[in-house]
Amino acid sequence: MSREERKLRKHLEAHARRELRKALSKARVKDWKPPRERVSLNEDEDYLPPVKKKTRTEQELPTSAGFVAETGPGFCDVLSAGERVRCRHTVEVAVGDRVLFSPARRRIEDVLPRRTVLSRADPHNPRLERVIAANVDVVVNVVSLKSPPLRPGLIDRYLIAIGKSGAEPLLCVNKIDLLAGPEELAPLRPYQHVGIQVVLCSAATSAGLESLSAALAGKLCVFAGHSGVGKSSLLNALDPHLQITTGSVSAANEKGRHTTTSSALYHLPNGATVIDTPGIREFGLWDVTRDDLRRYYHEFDAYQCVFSDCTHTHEPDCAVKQAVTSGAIPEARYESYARILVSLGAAP
Ligand SMILES: Nc1nc2c(ncn2[C@@H]2O[C@H](COP(=O)(O)OP(=O)(O)OP(=O)(O)O)[C@@H](O)[C@H]2O)c(=O)[nH]1
Ligand SMILES: [Mg+2]
Ligand SMILES: [Zn+2]
Repeated sequence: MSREERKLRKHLEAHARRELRKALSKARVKDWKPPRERVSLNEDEDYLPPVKKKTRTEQELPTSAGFVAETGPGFCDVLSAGERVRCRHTVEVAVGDRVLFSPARRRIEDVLPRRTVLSRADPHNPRLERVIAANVDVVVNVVSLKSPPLRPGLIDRYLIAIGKSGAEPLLCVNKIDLLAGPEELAPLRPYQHVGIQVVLCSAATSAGLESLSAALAGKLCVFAGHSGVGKSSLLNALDPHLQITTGSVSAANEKGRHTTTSSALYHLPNGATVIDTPGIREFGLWDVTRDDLRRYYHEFDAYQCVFSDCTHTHEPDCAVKQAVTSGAIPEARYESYARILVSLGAAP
């Protein structure tokens, strides 16, 4: 070792000792933890703290931009430059997300800001957000009137989540081939009344598929709804090349069998891109407060109550309740509002 090197080494050691002494005198004894790197306090010891080399995982690896096309338990498929790359993700991603990912590590590094986001509460832990789809233009709530029967409460929850998402709602009523007559469509009137586009169709007979196709053309859409209503069947009917697996509805309880288990994206010949999602049975609202709720019931907008923060439940002279009594607001919608309000917790 040259004289210069020895001098430099002594200088560095002295500096390290000074810093350590400073830290020791500042730190309260109970807070003090030994430094991770060994630093000699002995003037004679010929020792320098090792220069920590960056490990392979700490080194900057190039990232690419991509688009999430499928998500399943612990994985997601990213489309980038015509390739499909299966990645791990430590951050929550949803189909439709634009992401930065590391092709070398096959890992999602970052999720880019979302234009729209359709979320629900995790069914097992309501404090966790589950993103159903990101950046979609249209959320298609697929329902059936029979097999499985219509659940208006579930539609109302979807409409609230769609209202929050920033996307457009579309109510797609599948399996109309099972209906005995037009009177069975009566429960859908409240939705037409508030201006929601309702498309009647049948994947089995192809009735109404042109209208559905026209409503989706050129847009990024997601099919969401109860299990067994025919989301995947509709996609197959719109493009027979897709051949997505479908499953029968249980004869015992008229519920779907959760045939689709991961969300995946499909390109249709009309330029639409549609995300098929696993069917659900319950829909927990995410980040909707009691005060927010009335904003998602547009049939209430035309009525001015005495109190500007009227909950339309117990307040006197409530214009909304009067409109329900007169039949101007459909009773079913008001009842669903009242039920969801209760589910959001007690009034403060
Ligand atoms: N009668 C009739 N049956 C249909 C129609 N569309 C779908 N089905 C049947 O409904 C059942 C469920 O269809 P799927 O497409 O698997 O339903 P899904 O909504 O994708 O269900 P999940 O993947 O569990 O969410 C299948 O037996 C289909 O053949 C329809 O228009 N009419
Ligand atoms: Mg399905
Ligand atoms: Zn009121």
